[in-house]
Amino acid sequence: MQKNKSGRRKFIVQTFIGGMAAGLGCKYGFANNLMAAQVATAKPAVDLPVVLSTWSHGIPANQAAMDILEANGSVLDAVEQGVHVPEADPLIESVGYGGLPDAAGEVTLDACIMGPDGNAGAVAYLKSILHPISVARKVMEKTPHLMLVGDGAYKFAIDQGFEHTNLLTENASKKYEEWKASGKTYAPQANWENHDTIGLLAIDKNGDIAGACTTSGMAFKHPGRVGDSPIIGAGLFIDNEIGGATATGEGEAVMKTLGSFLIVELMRQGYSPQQACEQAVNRIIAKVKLHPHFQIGYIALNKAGETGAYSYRPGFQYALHQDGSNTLYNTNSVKSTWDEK
Ligand code: SD4
Repeated sequence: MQKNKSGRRKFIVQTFIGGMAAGLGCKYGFANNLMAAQVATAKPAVDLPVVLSTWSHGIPANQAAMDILEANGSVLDAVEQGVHVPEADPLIESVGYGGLPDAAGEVTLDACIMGPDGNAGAVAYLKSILHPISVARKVMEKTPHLMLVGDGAYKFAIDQGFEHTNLLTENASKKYEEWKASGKTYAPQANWENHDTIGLLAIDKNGDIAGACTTSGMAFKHPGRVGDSPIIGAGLFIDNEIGGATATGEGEAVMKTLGSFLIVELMRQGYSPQQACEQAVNRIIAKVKLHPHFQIGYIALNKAGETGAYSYRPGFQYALHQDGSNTLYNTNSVKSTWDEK
């Protein structure tokens, strides 16, 4: 991919006594001794923009977001358009069209979006609309509310010009029938087939940050169940002064610890994105009763464009678009094997 460095800034993180970290913008090259002295104690500088998202479906989502940022589009457009890719992909069984249904056989979607101005919008338990993230954005921009759910969200979407769409694909319907025939009751099972919720964070070349999170939730969940993904502070949180974070995995544990808000607050205290993600997973271990298949994954981005990711079990992957490369990484995790108790 072609990189245009001309208008781009490098951000340097300085560490202050007391644990505060702050981003400092400067042009390429260092003009004076003061800059040179700062470089000697700084962490490596990061080129902006940066896009970071969950799972392997993050790769095409990152690309769509980066294309917008490279064309000087808004960071909010970038995160929205980025997650449109998995939302529309019928092969992804955990987001939007093609998502596996709830225990009643209905595909119900949760999504939220948050921008650099601190504004946010969300939808939950939304049926029959292809791009819940765009409905969430309309809630943010066209109503005085933050979240609409269920029938109200659907009616709002139709009023805003969104089309009614059947989201249940043949594949999802078949898997649902198999699940029903198996006689199994619902059991949380995140981290399967490497495509769960997409959470996407982006920072543009000016250092402005936005995020989007969208999902069909846990497969075969109880009808009416809403997870963390549309909950600001749980599935996603952005503070443009500090950074952003988003979650994937078992939403109940994320909600009980307000994981994304926690990560941003830890970064405010001077933790790196990596340390903050680790602390948020540790908070769950300390505070939430875990079941044998529990999985959680967080990703985070700070004002300097530095990133972090961490999960409870191995298997969680994240996609990072930075410095002209869009790469899938395995996260470090608390457990070293999936079966480790
Ligand atoms: C939820 N956090 O609905 C979502 C599901 C998910 O990996 O991310 N699965 O709880």
